[in-house]
Amino acid sequence: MRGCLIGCGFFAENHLRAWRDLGAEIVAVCDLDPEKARATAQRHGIARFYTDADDLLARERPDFVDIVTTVVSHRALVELAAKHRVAAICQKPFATNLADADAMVAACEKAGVPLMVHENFRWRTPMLAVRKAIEDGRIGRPFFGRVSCRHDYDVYAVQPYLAEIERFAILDVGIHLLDLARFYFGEVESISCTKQRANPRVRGEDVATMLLRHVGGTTSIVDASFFTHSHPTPFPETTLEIDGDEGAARVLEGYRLQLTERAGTSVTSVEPRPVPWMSKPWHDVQTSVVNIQRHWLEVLKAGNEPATSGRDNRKTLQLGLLAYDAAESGQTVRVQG
Ligand code: NAD
Ligand code: 89Y
Repeated sequence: MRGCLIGCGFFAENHLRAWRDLGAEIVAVCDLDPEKARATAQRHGIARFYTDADDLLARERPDFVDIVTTVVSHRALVELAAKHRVAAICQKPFATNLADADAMVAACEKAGVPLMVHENFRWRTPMLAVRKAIEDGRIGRPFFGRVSCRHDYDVYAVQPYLAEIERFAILDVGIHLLDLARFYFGEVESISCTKQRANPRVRGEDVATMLLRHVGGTTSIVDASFFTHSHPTPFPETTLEIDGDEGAARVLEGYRLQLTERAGTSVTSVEPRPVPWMSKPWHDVQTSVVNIQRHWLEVLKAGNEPATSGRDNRKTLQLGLLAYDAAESGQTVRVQG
């Protein structure tokens, strides 16, 4: 597989290292900033770099393009990929409105090319272990869940744009957590939400608490905070509480999976073993990048739809956008199918 990557910023380093581990060749990279593009190509031994994505796709004609830019450029770049009939991966959040999401899905479908949103949290080692436990019937049918990510890690040091955006916690990390709620409990009927700005140094909400009613009756709480103080802070750990009618699953801080079954309770480590390029505290997220990119190569070869295709992720985005409506109106909002 020959790929190209657009957006040579902070997170692209993880994508590039994962592609190398997976044996996919990145033949060229592109960034609006020529120095970033050049330095990234040099650091990763990539032959060519570009500053214009149209030029990149026209000349390189790759099997896929990996778009690792922030949300403002997603629609233009995904539509460009469709124009060149190149399969595309797009980082999260997919879009800031449904019209853009629909346009990207339609453009790729019309061009006949796969589109996957790089929604990697469901590919994290603890999250996969819990999904397997549910599928193996170890806790019965889930009727309640909580998906949570709370810390005060200085994310702004490497992602300074997070302090500037008006819609922050829900569309940045909340979107991952909402995807996990769908992953475990299925589609959502209604959502309510409160949002807060706890840290006066950021522009948008940095705390969000959502209550979801899922089709079939499961209730879940999805909560995120960037201003929850503890030492050491558990970033970027995502904790889970799932109550089933025959048992319970917990992902506790410290990458511990606690499973309660009829026979009793066990606690096992679900911390991934980092390979040399990975570094704590990012190792679980970095492992999930390898996992989702492996999935992409597999579905591309087999001609199957990615788990978090554009069409699928539109549903997650819709929940994030409805969470704002719910928080701003103070009402529970129904999800239209
Ligand atoms: P960044 O700002 O560090 O890098 C983005 C790069 O894209 C910049 O270098 C910019 O010049 C370039 N760019 C923007 N528009 C372009 C265009 N039209 N053509 C070429 N280059 C263009 O951002 P980042 O921190 O690397 O984040 C990128 C995305 O990854 C964000 O959407 C963020 O939410 C996401 N992210 C995901 C995870 C995760 O776990 N899934 C973690 C961190 C960040
Ligand atoms: O941007 C975010 C993401 O997707 O995962 C964690 C993060 O880097 C900060 O919230």
